[in-house]
Amino acid sequence: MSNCIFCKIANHEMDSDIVYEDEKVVAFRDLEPQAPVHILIVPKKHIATVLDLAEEDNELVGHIYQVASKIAEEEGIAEDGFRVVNNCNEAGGQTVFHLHFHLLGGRDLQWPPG
Ligand code: DGP
Repeated sequence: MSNCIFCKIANHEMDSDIVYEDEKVVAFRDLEPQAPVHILIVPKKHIATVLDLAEEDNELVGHIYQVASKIAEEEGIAEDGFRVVNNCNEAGGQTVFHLHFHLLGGRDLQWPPG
């Protein structure tokens, strides 16, 4: 989608601090970090929300979790623990309508989240 900021980041049309990339996903540091490690894992394919996932995307979602674990190891937060979060629609806190998973860690995370 031409006016989607995460499509622009995925296409390298907009700057971001990319920590991982392959043919299916890109992962980059969040502009407004909520934890010492806050990375967004984003499919290159434009999918607006988790509600828009199709059965054909099952492998993609599994891959995203594999990537999240790999990055957590690399960032040194795997052993202490971390969180992978998806916000869906307005009440869920979603502000960018291109599917993304927040990888958060590096501090004690509270539960329940706000
Ligand atoms: P959400 O509220 O779940 O839709 O999360 C969107 C996140 O995206 C939010 O934590 C801030 C981050 N964000 C928004 N615009 C940009 C951007 O241009 N670059 C980067 N790196 N992060 C962004």
